[in-house]
Amino acid sequence: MELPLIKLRSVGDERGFLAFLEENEEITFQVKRIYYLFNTSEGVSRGFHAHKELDQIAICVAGSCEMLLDDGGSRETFVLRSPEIGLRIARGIWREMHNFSRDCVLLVLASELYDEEDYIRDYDEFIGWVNKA
Ligand code: T46
Repeated sequence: MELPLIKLRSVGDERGFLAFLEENEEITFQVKRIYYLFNTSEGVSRGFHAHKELDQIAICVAGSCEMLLDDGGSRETFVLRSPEIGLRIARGIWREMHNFSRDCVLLVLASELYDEEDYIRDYDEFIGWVNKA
């Protein structure tokens, strides 16, 4: 799996910090949708699916959580706890989110509008889909 972490650019001064992402730099797709996960209950895990056509960048802008990425051959867990780090979640990757802190806000930039048809929510189906591709 290609290393999906992106060090984001940020500027800081006595007032605090400001981080940013720009088209054709950190963002390699047209952003059609932005969503964020917040107020996640303790002990809850989310995700457990892959997308066929969706590319995303996730940024933990507050708190922390873990993102497990699985390309069907190997899996790796990334701990997100910095607003200066982005995580690319490419199409065709199974993702699970675990260990959300109560104050976690996970911001996601997405290349497509919401489409339930794009989800593969069954792991065996995902492995079959990877093997066929
Ligand atoms: C992903 C991970 C990182 C909408 O109506 N619009 C939206 O844009 C989204 C993202 C979701 N929804 C609805 C669909 C479900 O009824 O919100 C509900 C929760 O969605 P889901 O169970 O898919 O949420 P997660 O946290 O498991 O996964 C989400 C994204 O859906 C997914 O694309 O990659 O975050």
